[in-house]
Amino acid sequence: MGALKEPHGGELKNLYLGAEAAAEEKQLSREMPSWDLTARQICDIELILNGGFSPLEGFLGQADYESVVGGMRLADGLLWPIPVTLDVTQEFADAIGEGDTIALRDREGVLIATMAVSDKYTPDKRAEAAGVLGTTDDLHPEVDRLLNHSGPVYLGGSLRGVQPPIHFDFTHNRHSPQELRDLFAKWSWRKVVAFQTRNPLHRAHQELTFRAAREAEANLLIHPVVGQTKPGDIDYFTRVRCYEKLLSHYPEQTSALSLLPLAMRMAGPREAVWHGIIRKNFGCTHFIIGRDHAGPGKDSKGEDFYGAYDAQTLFREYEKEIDISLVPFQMMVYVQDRAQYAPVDEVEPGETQLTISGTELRRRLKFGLEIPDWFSFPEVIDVLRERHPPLSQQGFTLFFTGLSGSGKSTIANAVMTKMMEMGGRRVTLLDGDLVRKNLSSELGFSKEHRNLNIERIGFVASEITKNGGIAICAPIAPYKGSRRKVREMIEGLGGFIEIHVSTPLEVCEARDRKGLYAKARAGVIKEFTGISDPYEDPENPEMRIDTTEITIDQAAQQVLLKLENLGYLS
Ligand code: PPS
Repeated sequence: MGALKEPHGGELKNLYLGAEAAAEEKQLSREMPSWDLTARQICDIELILNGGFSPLEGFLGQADYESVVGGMRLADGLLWPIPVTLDVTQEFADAIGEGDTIALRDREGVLIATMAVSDKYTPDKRAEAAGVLGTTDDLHPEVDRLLNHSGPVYLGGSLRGVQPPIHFDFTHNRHSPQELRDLFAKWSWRKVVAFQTRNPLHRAHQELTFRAAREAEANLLIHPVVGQTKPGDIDYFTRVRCYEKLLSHYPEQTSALSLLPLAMRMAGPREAVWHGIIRKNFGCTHFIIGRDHAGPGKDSKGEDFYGAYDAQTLFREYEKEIDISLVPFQMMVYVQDRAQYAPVDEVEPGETQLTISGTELRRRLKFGLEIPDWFSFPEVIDVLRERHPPLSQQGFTLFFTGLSGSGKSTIANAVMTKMMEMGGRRVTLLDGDLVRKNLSSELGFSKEHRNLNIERIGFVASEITKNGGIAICAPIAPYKGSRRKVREMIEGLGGFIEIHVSTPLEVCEARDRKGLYAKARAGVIKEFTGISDPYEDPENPEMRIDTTEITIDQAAQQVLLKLENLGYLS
């Protein structure tokens, strides 16, 4: 007995060539234009090639794309809610014609597949965001990616797989759809309920999955996403270590863990339908959808992007067509009076229900506070504590931003010196001028170059922060978008404290220490921030300092007090 469920569209795709044909394709690829796949595209291509995205045989062409965006279906009518597209730069697209074959490589240049380009098209990304995500608010991480970071042209066409993307981690827990199907068959699992997650799991999840498996009379597959999830999520290495600990509390013969290299879109209801289709391709018969499935959080008005149970409602509409059974769940809460977990709608009036939200958990980890046994297993908490030591032992980035002459470099220097005096921490200064000299010497001051400069600073600061150090950055960083990107790069790895040195332009210009403002006014220096190029004020910095009326020493003291107050200095 093989498949438990027919794959979506009837046939499980496997787009890998045999060894001989793959070797030949590798030879041929030397003559082909080559595209380096982004991290997101690597995730997508892995699931196209191994059949996780059956019936797709490549990245979507224009007709499929438009049909998916507008009506959740491929051009032939088959249900498919999320566009899977290959976005490229204008420059690359200009050099490619429909009918060409291109080589798709990973970041190390390893050939993953070739693609016969059947379509080259310029998408209307706002329409895509509105159609697929129901919003164009770029606080939604996928809207942000789509509108601000993805390439302007999409290439579509069928793929010939040469080799799967390489993974060195958790290889024993990674399976293709066929491998998982074969395992289910080997274990005689006839019904399998899948649980999707991008978070660490605690007792509430264990109880929920137990109940789901009991209700469906099915075996249980914990199927967490280890591709791309919401920016700021706990890294998957930590999560998988937590899952492994948790799994030891599950009956051995009835449950399994497999890692899914999916790039999530945080598309809420549409994403839930997609997740169901993918799980069916992996051989599952049932799929759990709880509260706020694949939800991206709050929009710029402070409201949830999607209703808490919208995903269940949409899934219900397509459940028959997807042909995987929905196992809906309300939020699980701990009922103190019964010393038991229960769905929130089953709590009796007068009973005391307890929960610890994700935010509260992070707070307790941050300050080394108690996390009760009813909430999680001690060994799971140990893994999280190892990853999230109390703030005073964590790395962090101090990100000063402000106009030239605002005082940011001088304060940054003073703060660094004071920290060196205190001792015990490793501090690196990434001052604007210093970076321009050592990291970005070829860059100018166009928007594109400034963004690149800030991204480089962000990258270095994120590495320092990840490894427990302190990075003090002091670039102008005039644009909101790139500051946000840096925050996202760092926040999941340690602290990020943005300090707007808000000394007004008149004061900076009057100081004109380097004589640059005079030159900018005279038009000798072009694109000068504050004069002929914009500075977008930070909306929610952790701190603002105006150096008009205070000394540098006083400003540095304020920064240290803030750090102490936030818990970063012990
Ligand atoms: S950015 O926008 O963040 O990439 O700028 P940054 O790398 O911090 O700038 C470093 C210094 O470059 C000098 N400089 C200019 N600044 C702004 N606009 C233009 N066109 C420009 N040309 C040169 C300026 O002295 C910056 O240093 P600070 O320390 O801010 O005065």
